[in-house]
Amino acid sequence: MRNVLKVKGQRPSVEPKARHRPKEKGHKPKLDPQTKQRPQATGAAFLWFSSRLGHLIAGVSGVCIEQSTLFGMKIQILTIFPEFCEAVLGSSILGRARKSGVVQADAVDLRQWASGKHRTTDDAPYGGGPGMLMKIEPIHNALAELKTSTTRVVMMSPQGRPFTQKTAERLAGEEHLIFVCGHYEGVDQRVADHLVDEEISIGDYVLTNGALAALVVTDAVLRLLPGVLGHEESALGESFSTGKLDHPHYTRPEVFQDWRVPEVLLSGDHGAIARWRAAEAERLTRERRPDLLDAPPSTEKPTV
Ligand code: JF5
Repeated sequence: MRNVLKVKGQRPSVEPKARHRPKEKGHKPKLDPQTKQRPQATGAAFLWFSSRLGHLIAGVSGVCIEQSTLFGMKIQILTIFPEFCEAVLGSSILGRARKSGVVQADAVDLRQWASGKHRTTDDAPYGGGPGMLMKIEPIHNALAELKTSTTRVVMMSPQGRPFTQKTAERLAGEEHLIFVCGHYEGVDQRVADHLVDEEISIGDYVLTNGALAALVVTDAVLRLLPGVLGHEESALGESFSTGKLDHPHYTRPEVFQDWRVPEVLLSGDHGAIARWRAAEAERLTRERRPDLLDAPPSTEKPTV
C-alpha cells in the first residue's frame, strides 16, 4: 500500500507532532494597503516530507489538506486461529498503529479456502507417524487470491532460517507480507517448496501454533516503520543494530531499598556516561552472548 493512503480534506491519518509542523511564521498574510482586506489566495502552500513519519504532507497556510503515506505496509497472517491473532494485533502499540492507518495488519481465516462440510485444513501424513499435517490446497487457494505482484510470502516453522533483527529490517522494506502459519506436526513440504518465498524460525523450540511466531515477527517488523513507535530515533542504533546487548538502564528513585543507581549516571559527565554504557554493553555481551562478539558481519540475503 505504498503511497496509497491519501487523506483529503480531513484529519491526516497521523497527526504530525507540533514541533514537526511547518513553521507558521511568514504564512500570515498582511492586509492589502488599498483594499484593507486580506489578499486572496496568498496562503503559502507547502509540500513537506516528514522523514520521521514517512509522510508527504501538502497544505496551505499551515493547514494540512493532503497527506500520503510513503511508507506503509500490509501484513496478512494466514491462520486457522484468526481471533487469537486479532487479540494481539488490536492491542497496545500495534492496535494504535493500525488505527492510525500507518499499517494494515490482519489475520485471515484459512478455513475460508478449505473445502468440504468440515472445512478441513489438515490430514494424516503419508508414510505413517503421529499427528496431522496441514494440507496444501487451502494454503494454495488462499495465496492465489491474496497475493499481488509485490507480495512476499513467509512461512513460520522451526525448519526455517533464524529470525534476527537483520531479518526484521529487511522485511520492513517490503510492501506486502503474508505469513503462512504451520501447526500440528507441520505442513505438507510442497508448501515450502513451491508456494512460499522464505521459511523463517524464531528459535530452536517447537510451538503449538505458527501464528504465535508470525506475531513475533510482525511486532519486530512493524515497530521499525515510521509512525509506529512515535520516537523513530530509538528504533535503529539500539541493541542488536549495534551488534551487542544493550547496556543497563535506570530511572527514579535514586535509591530503592539499598540498591543504588550507578553514580556515573548521576554525574552529568556525558563522556563518562557514554564510556560506562559502552563498557557495560561489552561486558554483558562477553558474559552472556560471546557469539555476538566474534560473529562476522551478517551476510543475510533475501532467499528468492
Ligand atoms: C510450527 C511445524 C510450524 O514452532 C514453530 C516455530 C518455532 N520457531 N519458529 C517457528 O512454529 C509452529 C510447528 C510445527 C510448523
